[in-house]
Amino acid sequence: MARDWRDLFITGDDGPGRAGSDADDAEQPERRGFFRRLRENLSKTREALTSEIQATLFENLDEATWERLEEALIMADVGARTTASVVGRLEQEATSGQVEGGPALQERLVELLAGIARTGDDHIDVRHTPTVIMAIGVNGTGKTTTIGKLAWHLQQEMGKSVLVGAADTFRAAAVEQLEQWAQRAGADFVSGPEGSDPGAVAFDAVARGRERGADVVIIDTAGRLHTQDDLMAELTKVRRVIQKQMPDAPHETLLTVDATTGQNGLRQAKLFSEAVPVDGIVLTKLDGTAKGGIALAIAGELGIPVKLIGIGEALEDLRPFDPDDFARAILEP
Ligand SMILES: Nc1nc2c(ncn2[C@@H]2O[C@H](COP(=O)(O)OP(=O)(O)OP(=O)(O)O)[C@@H](O)[C@H]2O)c(=O)[nH]1
Ligand SMILES: [Mg+2]
Repeated sequence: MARDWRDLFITGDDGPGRAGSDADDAEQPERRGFFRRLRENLSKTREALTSEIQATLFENLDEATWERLEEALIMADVGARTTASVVGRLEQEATSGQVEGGPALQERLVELLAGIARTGDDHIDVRHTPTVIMAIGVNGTGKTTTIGKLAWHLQQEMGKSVLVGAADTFRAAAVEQLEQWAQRAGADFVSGPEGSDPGAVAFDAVARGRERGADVVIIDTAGRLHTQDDLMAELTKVRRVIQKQMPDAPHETLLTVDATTGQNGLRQAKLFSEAVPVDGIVLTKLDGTAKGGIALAIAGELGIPVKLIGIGEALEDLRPFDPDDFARAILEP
């Protein structure tokens, strides 16, 4: 799984194999700092979970132990199905004597939860010229913010030039907001006249990206129209128009989901993914919720990998999702 930006993006320069070679670099100061910040920003979920789940919970194993564990995970939005399967497995391994002692059981719990979160290929291939990324999701979930952060990381960490296209033409303020993010991230910016056709803006953005030799073009889209059907029809149309410009694009469609909306967010995500092919989830606002366990269950529920997580409003608070780090960050006291 992607542990950092260089693992997340397939650039053709070094491939996705880095994860294996550097897998045990936990001692490196940079990585330690990275993990510390992750833990800090996930403190709400961690505090909720670790008040219930500690190594001492596993000292006397009985019915109540497993019930309490189940309750804590469900409270953190891990989801009933995922919780039942993980706790069932842990109980079985404990009963058979395969795993013994509080610390070992706790570690095994982290492992099982991280395993559930691994679904599909979580890389983003940016070898196309340009690579076209489409950001979709319900209004207010964090699309525009995520695009800004992503553009910034692509330039800073990967040296990629980015152009963003304001195809959310439904709200005037949306265009301005994206332009500000583009400036902050040092990205090129394309918009159309107010109220213009979103497909036309997306078409122009991709065309401009090709002309100017941009490495990545990111298209922002509306999160709300008059009806849900209108929105899905528009997203389908924007895709089709992009394909007229570049037949294999968009190369990556990222669906933004607000973690604070819990199971409702999950339902919305299902609707979107039924209308448009989705390659990855961006789970935002994990810093603002005690229900961050959803990050571990959502991939399994949707069959779509979580590729990025938002853990705050600063530029650096978007990062590749690593299930092991994440599970450790919310379960280790
Ligand atoms: N705390 C926190 N806030 C976030 C995060 N991601 C986004 N936000 C905030 O969520 C709010 C909505 O974000 P936008 O990026 O405007 O959402 P959007 O999906 O583009 O919304 P529409 O344009 O209305 O469709 C903003 O105030 C962001 O600062 C995050 O990871 N953590
Ligand atoms: Mg927006």
